[in-house]
Amino acid sequence: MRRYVIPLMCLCFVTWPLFLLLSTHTGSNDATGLVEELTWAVRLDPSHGSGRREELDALAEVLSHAVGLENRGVIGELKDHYLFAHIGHGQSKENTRRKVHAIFTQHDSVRWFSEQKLLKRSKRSLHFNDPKYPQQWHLHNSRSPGMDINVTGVWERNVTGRGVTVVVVDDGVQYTIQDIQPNYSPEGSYDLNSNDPDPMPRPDGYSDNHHGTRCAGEIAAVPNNSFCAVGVAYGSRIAGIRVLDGPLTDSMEAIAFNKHYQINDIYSCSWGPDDDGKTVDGPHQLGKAALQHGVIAGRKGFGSIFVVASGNGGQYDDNCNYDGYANSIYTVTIGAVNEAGEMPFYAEECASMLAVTFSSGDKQMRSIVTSDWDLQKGTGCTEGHTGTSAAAPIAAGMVALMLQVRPCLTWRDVQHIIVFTATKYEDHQAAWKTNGAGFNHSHQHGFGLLNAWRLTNAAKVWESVPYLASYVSPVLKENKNIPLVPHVLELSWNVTTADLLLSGMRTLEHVGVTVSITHPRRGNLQIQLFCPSGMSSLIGATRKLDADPNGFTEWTFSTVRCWGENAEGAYRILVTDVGRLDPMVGLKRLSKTFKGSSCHFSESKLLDRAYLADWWGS
Ligand SMILES: *[C@@H]1O[C@H](CO)[C@@H](O)[C@H](O)[C@H]1NC(C)=O
Ligand SMILES: *[C@@H]1O[C@H](CO)[C@@H](O)[C@H](O)[C@H]1NC(C)=O
Ligand SMILES: *[C@@H]1O[C@H](CO)[C@@H](O)[C@H](O)[C@H]1NC(C)=O
Ligand SMILES: *[C@@H]1O[C@H](CO)[C@@H](O)[C@H](O)[C@H]1NC(C)=O
Ligand SMILES: *[C@@H]1O[C@H](CO)[C@@H](O)[C@H](O)[C@H]1NC(C)=O
Ligand SMILES: [Ca+2]
Ligand SMILES: [Ca+2]
Ligand SMILES: [Ca+2]
Ligand SMILES: [Ca+2]
Repeated sequence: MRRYVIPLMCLCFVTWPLFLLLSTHTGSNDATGLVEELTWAVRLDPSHGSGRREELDALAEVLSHAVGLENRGVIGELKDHYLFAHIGHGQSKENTRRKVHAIFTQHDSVRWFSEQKLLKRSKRSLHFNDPKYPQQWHLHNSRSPGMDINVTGVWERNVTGRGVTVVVVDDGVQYTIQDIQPNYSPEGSYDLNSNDPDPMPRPDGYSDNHHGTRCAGEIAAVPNNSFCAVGVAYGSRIAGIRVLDGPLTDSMEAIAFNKHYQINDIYSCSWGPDDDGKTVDGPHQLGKAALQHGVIAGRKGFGSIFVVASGNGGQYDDNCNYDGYANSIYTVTIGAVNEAGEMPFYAEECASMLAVTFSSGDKQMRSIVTSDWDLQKGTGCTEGHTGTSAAAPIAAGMVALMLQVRPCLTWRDVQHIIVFTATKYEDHQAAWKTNGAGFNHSHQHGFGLLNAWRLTNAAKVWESVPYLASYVSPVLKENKNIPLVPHVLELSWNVTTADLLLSGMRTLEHVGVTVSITHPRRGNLQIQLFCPSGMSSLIGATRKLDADPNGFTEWTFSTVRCWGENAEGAYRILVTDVGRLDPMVGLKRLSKTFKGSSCHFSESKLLDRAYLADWWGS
């Protein structure tokens, strides 16, 4: 067909009608021929005559002619089996059938014959009638292949999040809209702003309370209901906890994180402290306690999964290690990339970033299509969900798919599987580094792009990691000034076999560093941590806008970059004063916490490949 298309613009108009004419003509012929053709499979006696191939071929010729059929030869690799086709000249189909039956049943050398029936086989691909499904590029991207979460094959295997409940902790969920209602879980829901069980958002144009509903749709929008969109885990149940529409206290946050925690499996949190590039804040006493309690007691002891967005302060130089929700070891910290896989202007980076998934970018990049409230002028559907707020719920949906496959994964198994399966890819913004356990991490993209296919495959065969081991190294209390030249304070210490004996820890997961530092301009401080392997983490990034004169008070930074490495060896911390302001400033207190497990990764490294294999096979 291509030869009719002449590669010159002006000629195309001349040749186009001819091309159309030819293609429709041959096209219709092919189609009818295919449907109407009548064929028989015939098995001949392999010992016919002398049993040689040529004699069998000759017999096939004779037999096919005798009944007016065309011999199409041996069927595939099945020797002795021939395909005869009705060529449609002269006799009717009924006549042919009768003749075939009469002659073939009599013939000594015909072992078996059968008229071929059309087999009904449908391709295992899903067709949804939701009008916005074609625009949900994060689910199936034809424009940039590979830049989607690769979920359709998971759905085709009937894994849709069934049996799993995800709760959106936000400004409410409008559960009455068509795409939410059938999957809504009132049992998992609550309203902390009004203290009632109903998390319906307040219809307030000014406060724009559509955020939670949009996140909920990304996770569990009902498919194939001729309405709007399809959720990542559309078989899951979706609950809402309304907490962001009004004054928020530490105790409210604590209640939210554990609300209905035997019903809600996954908490999706697309919010955090101000992303203004100068805030250092996170959960306070009670919120922290609730996160820890959630992973211990939630989900029947397997641990609530807290998925949090890394933050939208990229344009203000913000870093998610100044966000205590993101750098908590109990949270799955998710950043965003645009539809081209690039880091958008708003995305924050940090050493505690676990992985990234898709969201909006600059103007020319598409945003996320999802549910929307229709309380005011909305339609229950939007093409404009943006920011890391839109990325975290997609990740929460993927975790729901994992938990359907393996309900008993612990909160740490989920993090491990993400580390194992997230895929590194090139983006000019990302600086990748391979750590001592062979994992690639970048502060921009964590361990890489989440991939629903890989996550669920790995979940299927994952062996649970042993109990969480932790070791806290001795606190350094004396004051240490940052020297005038070269403005870098270096601290190093060893973690020895004896140190780790009690906890049994061998392999690192999270490393936390809690510091108190005085400094007249906090944003000028840079803190780097080096693990024994040499892997570096920028745990404290400089921030242009952070002019806070008080430094840090017991702030915990964390990194996942040493994941899987041996905990033993020499560590180093460099505190640099990039502003070179004040020789009197310095470190007042520093403690280090190592969380890890008692297993040695290098021993089970071979499993790596096994985890990524295709386990759906049969
Ligand atoms: C969606 O609904 C249509 C009918 O509107 C049906 O043909 C199709 O099979 C359905 N798709 C799925 C995946 O259930
Ligand atoms: C995406 O999923 C399909 C199965 O639907 C799988 O065959 C393929 O390898 C996956 N691709 C990637 C890049 O993971
Ligand atoms: C999908 O799973 C549901 C619930 O387990 C079951 O009822 C249904 O038959 C399954 N469908 C297929 C095609 O396996
Ligand atoms: C990490 O990156 C290196 C260098 O690109 C690559 O060879 C290696 O396969 C990557 N490892 C993993 C686990 O993806
Ligand atoms: C750590 O151990 C090495 C030898 O294993 C030693 O040279 C070094 O001085 C130790 N460092 C500290 C801070 O104790
Ligand atoms: Ca209410
Ligand atoms: Ca829908
Ligand atoms: Ca932030
Ligand atoms: Ca985290």
